Parts: sequence; structure tokens; C-alpha cells
Amino acid sequence: MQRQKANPHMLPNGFYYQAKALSAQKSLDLFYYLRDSLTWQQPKTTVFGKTNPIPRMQCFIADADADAGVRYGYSGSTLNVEPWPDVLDAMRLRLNKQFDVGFNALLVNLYRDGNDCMGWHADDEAELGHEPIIVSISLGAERVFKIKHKVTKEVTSLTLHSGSCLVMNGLSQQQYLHALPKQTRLAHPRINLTFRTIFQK
Ligand SMILES: O=C(O)CCC(=O)C(=O)O
Repeated sequence: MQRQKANPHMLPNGFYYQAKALSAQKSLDLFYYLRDSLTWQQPKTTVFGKTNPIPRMQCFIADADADAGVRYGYSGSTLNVEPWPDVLDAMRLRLNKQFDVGFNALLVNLYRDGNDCMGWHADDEAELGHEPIIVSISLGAERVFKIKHKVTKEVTSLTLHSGSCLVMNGLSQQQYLHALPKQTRLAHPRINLTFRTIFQK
């Protein structure tokens, strides 16, 4: 398997990175506000017959009127749907304008320290549509994000800074997997916001 250290401007097709989308102070203020005010859940997932809590906390926020079609879950469990806090609704409206989309859902991940992580996956659920656009905002500790081509297995690494914005669109979910690996020596927490559009089934 080939490995490549990415320059943010040389990411695979469909991945775009902006290091300073939010100021350092705003990112920190938002991190603490969300950490202390969101209703966090830790769903369980069953893999090869073994059920365990996922290695991070989550909050799923979505439009109330889209609720019937907006579901997000893991094998066996579905996350409760929470209403939009004003600050995230305002951010969603700004992003809708900037990217000319209609985000109706937001998955928030809280990585309590470097032991929390997310394994290889693609956001390719049918309800996200054929070529989804997902906007991912990072707050708090810097973490390494990995992108792997599904066929060549080539891996690209990118450090996600606090206040950064990573956009995944086009064929990014069809051609690549992504992951946020453990960094066991890291003691600091991070919050990640992924804005999505979920289509009614
Ligand atoms: O925390 C991250 O940056 C990764 C989030 C992610 O992969 C996802 O929500 O699908």
C-alpha cells in the first residue's frame, strides 16, 4: 500500500480543505459551548456478533419537518433527532448560501481524546443521494484525517486544524473511504460538525 503525505492543495478529487474557515477564538468558544450544551449519545454497534459502544460521542441534529425521512443510525440503533441550536442553524444557513445547497441535517462527533476515533467508511448511504456534498468543520484538538482510494488503496493524510473546513463532494464517497484513526498520546478533545442533506425515502 502506497502512502502519501498530502499538501492540503493536492487532495484527491472531491476533497477540498480550508485551514482557517473560523477564527481561533470563535472555534474555541464554539467548541466549549457545544461540548457543554448538546445532548450527547453513545450508540452501540454490533460487529461480528459483538455489541460495543462506538468510540466517540454523537449528537444528530435535523429539521423537525424532515424528521420522518431523516434518520441516522448504526446496526441496531438509531440516534435521537435534536433541534438546531441557534448558532448551528446560523452556520447552516451561511453554508447553504456559500455552497448553494439545502443542508437539513448535522452529525456532530465528540472525540473525548485520542482514543476516540472513527474507522474506515464512506458516507454513501442511499438517503444522502448519488454525489453528496458534506461540509465538515473541526473544533478543538488537531487530528489526522485519512483518505483511502477504494481500488488502489493509496492513502492520503491530512491534519484537520481547529476552525478548518473540509468539503467532500462529487465522487469522494464513491471512490474513497475516510477515517479518523486513534492518536493514543493525544489528551485533548475535538468536535467535528458534518453538515449533510438527507433526502426523504
Ligand atoms: O471527525 C471527522 O473529521 C470525521 C467525521 C466523519 O468521517 C463522518 O462524520 O463521516
